[in-house]
Amino acid sequence: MKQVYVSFASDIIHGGHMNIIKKAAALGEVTAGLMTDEVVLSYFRRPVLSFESRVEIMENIKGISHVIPQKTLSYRDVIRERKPDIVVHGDDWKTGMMKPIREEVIALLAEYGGELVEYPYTYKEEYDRLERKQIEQLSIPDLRRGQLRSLLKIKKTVRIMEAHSGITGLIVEKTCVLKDQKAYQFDGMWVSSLCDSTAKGKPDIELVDMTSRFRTIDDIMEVTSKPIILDGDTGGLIEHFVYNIRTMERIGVSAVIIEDKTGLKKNSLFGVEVEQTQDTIENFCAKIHAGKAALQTNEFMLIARIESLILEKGIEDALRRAFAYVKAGADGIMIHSRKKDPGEIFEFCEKFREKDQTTPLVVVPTSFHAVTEEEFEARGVNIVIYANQLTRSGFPAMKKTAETILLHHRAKEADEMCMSISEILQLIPEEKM
Ligand code: SPV
Ligand code: MG
Repeated sequence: MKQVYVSFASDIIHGGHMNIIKKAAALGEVTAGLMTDEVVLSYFRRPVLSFESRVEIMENIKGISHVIPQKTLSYRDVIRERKPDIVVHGDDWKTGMMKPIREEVIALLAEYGGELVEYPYTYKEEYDRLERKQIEQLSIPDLRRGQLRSLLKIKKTVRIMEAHSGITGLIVEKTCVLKDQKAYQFDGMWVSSLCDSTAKGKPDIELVDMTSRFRTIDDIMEVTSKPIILDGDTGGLIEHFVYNIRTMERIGVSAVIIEDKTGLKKNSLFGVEVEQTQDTIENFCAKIHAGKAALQTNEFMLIARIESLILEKGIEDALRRAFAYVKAGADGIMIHSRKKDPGEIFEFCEKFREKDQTTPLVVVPTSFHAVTEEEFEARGVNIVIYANQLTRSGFPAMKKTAETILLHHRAKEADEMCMSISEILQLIPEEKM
């Protein structure tokens, strides 16, 4: 009997999948490769069902003889190991992001005379609707909130990008690239105080109040499903913070990061060029303690941000604070620096990890931007936040477009800098009733 291999990602099995399974079973003995959570996350979305449940469903489908995990988006390892006579797939991967994966499959099969059999992809409105429902499910506050914690269990390092509106949220949600047969996406959004303020034309000094920040979060939440980390500035007065943290938790935010400054907060990237005051360890621990006590779930994370390096107080001060904040109940530590050289950040991470191997560590590499995620991962960093790049790239493009129209007294010359209407429709598809 011929050995047939079919790969699956989805946690919803519909008629389209059944069609493929039936056709594959007619060709020989079927092994289903089930993509692991990490692979599905890399190019698609978080599966609603656990890997174990997905395996169980697959094992009980008529026509499937074996189920194995597929640990990469590329079929290379599976094909090299199992040498299936036939790989079956829908023909929808002939174009789009999966095209290079398909080409690699063809080349690998050719090495020993294997064959790729493709069937017309069965597109149905109903399947589309089912998929939309899954995404809607993930965006419900009770499901969204715990997503950051579960991601931290699946991935060593989580990749977060700034969003300050519905459209930037969609860009973070949907952007996906393929490099060396691996797919990459952002895992969630950072609602930055700098970018939220900038979008409103205001300085980053806690002037944009929490009610307004919650409006921004709501705009993002309406159209996305990925977890959200809120830049909570200093958290404000403890008496106010205990109310605000409850709102964050209730609406489905996954984490808030509060920084240990007090008084009029200025953006950290100004460092000691402006007057900024660090809070005492005692006060900030009291804020962490009160915030944690106000929470209703174990899903929401309160992350403490240390400004010692920004304010040039040294690594020892930063470490002393980090251990105190963890003891006070912080679910994670963010260490910040505005130096281009990552030396002090690396030293902090290494020294912190000598004593604490579990508390998640967060970095924001705006200044030390040459460091790769892999280099952070090697030093025990769990969350990398790209805090302002969509804002800093978007507004110069708009300014240039405005200048071009003013110079030419018409829009023609600006057109090549503009997104096409069809691209907008792709990003924001209208729901079919
Ligand atoms: C923000 O994005 O608002 C931050 C990070 O707090 S930083 O601007 O680097 O202080
Ligand atoms: Mg900020």
